[in-house]
Formats: sequence, structure tokens, C-alpha cells
Amino acid sequence: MKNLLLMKEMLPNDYVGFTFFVGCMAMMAASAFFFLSLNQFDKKWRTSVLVSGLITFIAAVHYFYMKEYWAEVGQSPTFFRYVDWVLTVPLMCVEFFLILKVAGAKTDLLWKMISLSVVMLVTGYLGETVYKDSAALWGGISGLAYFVIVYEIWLGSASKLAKAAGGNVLAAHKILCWFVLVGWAIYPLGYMMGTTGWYNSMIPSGNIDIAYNIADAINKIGFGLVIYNLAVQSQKD
Ligand SMILES: *C/C=C(C)/C=C/C=C(C)/C=C/C1=C(C)CCCC1(C)C
Repeated sequence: MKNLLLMKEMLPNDYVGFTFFVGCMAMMAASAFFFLSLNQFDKKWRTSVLVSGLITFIAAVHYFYMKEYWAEVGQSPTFFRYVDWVLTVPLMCVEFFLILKVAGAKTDLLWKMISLSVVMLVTGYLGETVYKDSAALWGGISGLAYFVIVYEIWLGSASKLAKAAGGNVLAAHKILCWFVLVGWAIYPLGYMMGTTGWYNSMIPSGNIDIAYNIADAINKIGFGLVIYNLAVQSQKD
């Protein structure tokens, strides 16, 4: 009851709370869409679409907690945020691996991508919470891991596999590469807005949740739809 009253008072001009709320709904709707579509795919593509649904579903559950946290505590739910990322970002690496399996992707590639993403997120978490005074340093290490991921998919072995696969897989891989290069770049910008470092004079500081929430919606739902579309197209041919 207390909770409801609090939310009622906050909603009209609480833009951050609004994006948590809409984010939660959008993630739930996307999960229902992916899960309910599973039957139309044969075995080869079902796993990929299932993983798309898992990514948005895990996010929906975390958004539910994050919107509550924001309404009750009035602070950024950094812990839930990073727990969500540490589960969903490796699953996005799994998606890259699954679509490149047709061209012979090995599990080495999968583990490399997962490890890089975990390094990126753990160092980011440390900079945002435990070692705030050296946020720029931890963010820098995190950024390096991010660049290696970008390199791997754009120019490294993952890109070679995508070229070998050709056709629909290559086209989907390209779009996913753009998601990682542009969509994921919103996160380090958000990080710089919310922490102290050499970048403060160049980037406005402020609440980082709106940036993170918009980025999540684009990256998780958009990414999933690219996979879904790839599955639909490939089954037609
Ligand atoms: C669904 C969630 C996604 C796709 C989250 C992605 C998060 C990142 C790409 C975060 C990257 C960061 C840096 C590159 C440097 C600063 C610290 C982070 C963790 C915000």
C-alpha cells in the first residue's frame, strides 16, 4: 500500500521511474513474443530464438526489481543493473556463437567472448561502486575489454566465420556488429556521466539510468529481433 502511494506521487514527473516501468513492460512483451514464436522454428533455430527470449525475460525480472528499488530508495539500482548485465551480455555472446556455428565456430570463440564481457562488466562495477575514486582507471580497463570484443566481431575470427557463412548469417552478423559498436557505446557514456574522472568537463553529469534504460531496450529487444528475423529468413530458403 505504502508502495503504491509512493509511486502515485512520483509518477507524473519522474522520468527515470517512467523508463524503468516502460522498460519492464517492453521486456515482458518481447519475451512473450519470442517464447510464443518458438513452435514455428525447427530445431536448428529454436535455441537461438529461445536465447533471445531468455535475454529479455531475465531483463524483465531485473527491471521489475529496479523500478521498485527506484521508487522505494530513490537511487540508482546499480547492483541489480550489473547482475542483469552479467547474465544477459554473456548470453548475447552465445547468440554470436550460435549463428556462426554453421560456419564452424569453435567453443574457444564462445569462451573468449564470454570472458571478455565478464572482465568488461566486473571492472565497470568496481569503478562504479567499490573504487569510485579510481572510476576512470576501472572504466578504462573495462573499455579495453569492450574494444577487444568490437575487434573480434568486426575484424577478428568471428568476422571471418561470418564471411565464410555468407548469406543471411553474414547480413545478421553485420547488424549485430553495429549494435555492439553503436548501441553498446551508450553504456560507457552513461558511466562517464555518473562517475568522476578526466572526462567530466566534456560530458555532462547527471542521472545515468535513463541512458542505461534506453540502451537496454534497444540492445536487448533489437538484438533479439535480428536473431528472430534471421531464423525466419533462413527457414524460408
Ligand atoms: C543488455 C545489456 C547490455 C548490452 C550491456 C552492455 C554493457 C556495456 C557494453 C558496458 C560497458 C562499460 C564500458 C565499456 C566502460 C565503462 C563501464 C561499462 C561497464 C559501463
